[in-house]
Amino acid sequence: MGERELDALLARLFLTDFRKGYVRVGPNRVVLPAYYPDFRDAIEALPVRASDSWVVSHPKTGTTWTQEMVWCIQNDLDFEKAKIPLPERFPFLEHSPLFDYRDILPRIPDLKLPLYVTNSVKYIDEMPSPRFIKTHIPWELLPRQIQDGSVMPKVIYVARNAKDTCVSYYHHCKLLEGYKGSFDDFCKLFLGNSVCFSPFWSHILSFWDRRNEPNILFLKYEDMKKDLPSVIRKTAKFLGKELNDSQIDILTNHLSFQNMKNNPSVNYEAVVEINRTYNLIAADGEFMRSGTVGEWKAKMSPELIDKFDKWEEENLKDTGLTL
Ligand code: PPS
Repeated sequence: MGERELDALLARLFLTDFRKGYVRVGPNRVVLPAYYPDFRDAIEALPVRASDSWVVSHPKTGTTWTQEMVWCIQNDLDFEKAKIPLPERFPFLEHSPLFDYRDILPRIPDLKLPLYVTNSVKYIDEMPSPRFIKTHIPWELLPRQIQDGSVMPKVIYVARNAKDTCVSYYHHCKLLEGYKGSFDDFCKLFLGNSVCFSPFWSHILSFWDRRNEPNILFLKYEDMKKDLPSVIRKTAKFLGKELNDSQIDILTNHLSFQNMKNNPSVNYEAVVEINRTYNLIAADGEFMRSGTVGEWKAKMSPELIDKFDKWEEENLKDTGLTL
């Protein structure tokens, strides 16, 4: 399928008042919402602070999990303060272009949205230090001061294998982004570098290639599943924090899938509820969905698995990265 057909599929299958279509931006033709260009200059010019902690990722790779881990480590396991909703204490840079409420708000005057939703870039710019910032924006569209190295905040990147990311993203798009198509069509879009924040591989590789820079930590979802205490230890060391064994146990427990699923400050149940209450998106499901590795085996046909594996092989050849 060519880019024009993929664009048509994307426009046809994502039906929501939040999105007015998509654009492709920059040298990698990154797929972003049509409202993104209104924010692009402000994002690229955003003053970065050396005291910032950034969690950067492709969607559905363990961002929320990593955010909660980073925030708790940096805030000396202050679980009382961690009850503040994650989007408020760890805002999402491109929240506003991704969820465009301009047509919705006049229709629903009761819906009162915070600044981190209506103008996430301004909210972040005005946040007191130390700031915690989530973004799915790929390397080449990040604020210039990160790219040119003139300011070096802590940047934690998290990656996940393509097949589980795709399964997770499909469910996410149905639940939160108005996706109306089939799983097969979603996979076509994913493999065709045509879902929001695609292309997948250049997103990951641009951080993998920088993994040895002193302010960048590259993590994998699969490692967090396999041995979370080790990942916590590594992250704490990177952040210059010391945690004793008992604190590592406490944090491992706080970050377990079950505990995060039951934790309203990180499980996005309030967002799903708002979408249902105001009939913005009427899909069933939960953000904290499966939290496993290898779910793709039960969801993908052998032919599809083969396509994904070839795609991965072509893109990871000679990179030293395995997922
Ligand atoms: S988003 O919307 O892009 O920020 O989503 P993101 O947070 O990157 O990814 C969501 C997936 O991460 C899973 N998740 C976890 N897995 C294991 N343990 C913990 N604690 C955890 N927290 C979140 C979440 O369930 C989504 O994966 P799927 O496969 O859909 O369940």
